[in-house]
Order: sequence, then C-alpha cells, then structure tokens
Amino acid sequence: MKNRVLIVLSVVAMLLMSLPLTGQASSCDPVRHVVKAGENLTQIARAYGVTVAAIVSANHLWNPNLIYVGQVLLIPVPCTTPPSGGCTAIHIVKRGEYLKAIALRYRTTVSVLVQLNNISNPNLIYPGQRLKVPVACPRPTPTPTPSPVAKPWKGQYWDNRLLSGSPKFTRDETLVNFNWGTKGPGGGIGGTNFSARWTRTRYFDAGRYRFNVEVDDGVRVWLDGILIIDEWHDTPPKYYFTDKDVSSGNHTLKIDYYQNQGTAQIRFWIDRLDAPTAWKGEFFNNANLSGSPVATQFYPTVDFDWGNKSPAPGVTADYFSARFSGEFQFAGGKYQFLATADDGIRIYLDDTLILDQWHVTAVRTYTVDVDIAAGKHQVRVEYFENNGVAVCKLRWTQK
Ligand SMILES: [Ca+2]
Ligand SMILES: [Ca+2]
Repeated sequence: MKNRVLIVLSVVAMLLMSLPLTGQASSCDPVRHVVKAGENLTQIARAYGVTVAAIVSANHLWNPNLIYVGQVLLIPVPCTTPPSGGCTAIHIVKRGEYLKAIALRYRTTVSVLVQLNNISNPNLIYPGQRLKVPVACPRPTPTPTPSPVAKPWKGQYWDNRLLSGSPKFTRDETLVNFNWGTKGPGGGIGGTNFSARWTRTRYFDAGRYRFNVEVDDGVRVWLDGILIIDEWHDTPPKYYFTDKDVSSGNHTLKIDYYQNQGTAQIRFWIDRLDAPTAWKGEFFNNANLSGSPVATQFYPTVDFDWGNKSPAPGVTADYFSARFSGEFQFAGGKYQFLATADDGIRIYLDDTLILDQWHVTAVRTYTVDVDIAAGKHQVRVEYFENNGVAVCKLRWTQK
C-alpha cells in the first residue's frame, strides 16, 4: 500500500516536472511515449523522427541507456500543424500498425496525427481505431460551365415588312429554322407584318452545295453578296433550292425574310451534293440483293427517279434491287431521315435498321427521327423495284 502511494506520488511529480518542459520544447504539445518492453531510445527516436539527444534533453535523462518499461517520455516531435483547412480521410488502424508507420504512409508526422486525433498516448492505438489522416484535398472539380454554344447566325427583327428603320430587336440564332405559326418572333413583334435578316460567315470545303429554304412568305438569300434565291412574295409554305459550286474557305450568307399575313415560317439549310464520301451503289438483277452486284456506281446523292428505265448499264428495268452505302459526318443531335420509294426501301444507320418499308407500293415518302452522336456514321439504303416506275430517294435534315 505504501509502495503504491509512492509510485503515484512519483508519477504526479514527474508530470508536474514535465509541465514547464511542454512550453519550452516548442509551441506544440510534445507527444507522451510510454516505454514498452524491449524498446530503447534509439528505436523510439527513430519511430518519431527525432534524435536521441532531443529526447534526452526534453526528459533530462542522465543516462540514455537507463529507461524502464512504463516510463513516460516526452517526445519533442517537430511542431507540425495540420495544414489549415486541409482535408482528412479516415484510416482504420490494422493489427500491428503503429503511429509512425501510419504517419509515413500518409506523408505526415506523428505529431500531426496526434493533434488531429487528440491522442493522449501515441503508443495506445488499437486495431479498428478510426484515425483522421491528412490527405491532399481533391482538386475541386470545376463545375462544368456549359460552354456557350456558338450561335452563328446574327438575327435582326423588324416590326415592318421591309426591314426598314432600326431593328426592333436582335438575337443570335443557332439555326434559321422557325415555325412561328400565327405568332410573332418575340420581342414585342406580332404575328403579321414583320421581317428579319440573318447573317453569318461559314467555312465551306470546296464543292457543290444545295441551298434549301422552306418559307412563308418571302425570302431572299445571298452568298458572298450575290443573290442566289429571290422569292420576295406572299406564299403559303413553299420549298425552293439552288445549287452552287463553292470554293474552299469562309463565305458569307445573308437571308432576308418577311411575313405578311396568316402563318409564318422559314427553314434554311445547306446540303453537300458531291461529298467526297459519296454513295456507293450496287445493283442486283433480282429483288432481294442476292448474289454479286451486276453493276457498281458512285453517286453524290441518293436521289433517283428512274421512271420505267434501267438504273444502270446491265441492270433490268424491273425486278432489280440496289444497295447504296456511304459514310457521313454528322454534327450530332436529332435528325429526320426522309425516304421516298417505289417500291421497297430499308435504311440502316451503323447497321441498325431505322426504317423498314420492304413492300410493293406506288411512290411513297416516309420519315423517321433519329438521335445521332456527333461523328462519322455509316448509312445504308436497300431498295427494290418490282415493276412499273422506280423511285429511290433519301435525305436527312437536322431538326
Ligand atoms: Ca404568311
Ligand atoms: Ca415500281
């Protein structure tokens, strides 16, 4: 009993003695290490990344070789503060792990782990204990600011039919593709007696292009300042086009439009007619594409009205079939495929059947809407002619 009291007293004395040391060693609290069986100062110093001399000095040890099991040593670990505002993760202590090893693993120090976890005795960590460990903060994922989609058309809108005076408002547009019905284009302009102008510069590869416009009422289109479509009159919805050879480089487009009464709409688009990746046409003298083709030809478009005639040398005028295939660049988005056939037609997009009208019929037009990822895609048309007249057409437009 007397012995126990003495031990308690000596421990209390030691703790009291250590108090001023805490302040002297550094501004950080030194780590308290309880000596275990078999440990020596060299091992302990190495485990905490400090020198033996530092431990000797901090604990006023007369003889560094004379430490005993259960002795509490103050370890003057470098005063490393956890990075302020730093990030932490949880490390679950495994059997046999000690604090120094964990510190090394997370590229930190024992003292940081001690501070982060309010550890009073670094020797007393136990398997399954959850320790906060400093980790590099994940780089804030930049909030994907939606990249402003370029709206290439500069639009100007007037509340009269003659584009006269200052525009009532201006607005950039992605496409010239509007079906206003009996409503106006917005901006306080009503559904009758208005006009608009859209201008843009666009890059063209050298080639032959079709400039298409569906309009109600009047429209004029200029390419590089040259009037190429001139339909400046009232009309119910009507389709016009003109084909032009265009040189490689940037070209300017200007579209003037007016609406008088009733409904209002305009859609303008451009098709490449002589795409380098044109159509390969293969013809068969049977109605089901069997055997080897009897003729192979290349075409800029699938736009055939053969009437009662043979479609190609060596091919019969009736009971033939054809396959047209090509690879085409798509900007991505929703597209409408328009197919016209007499008689049967099937369309594949990347080997997926998207339209199947494989039957005898008088000339008919079919449409199908497809979402297409940006990039190149294979398009294949299969067609058969029974007898009588023969028609096979395909085009697509971006919606
Ligand atoms: Ca109209
Ligand atoms: Ca027919």
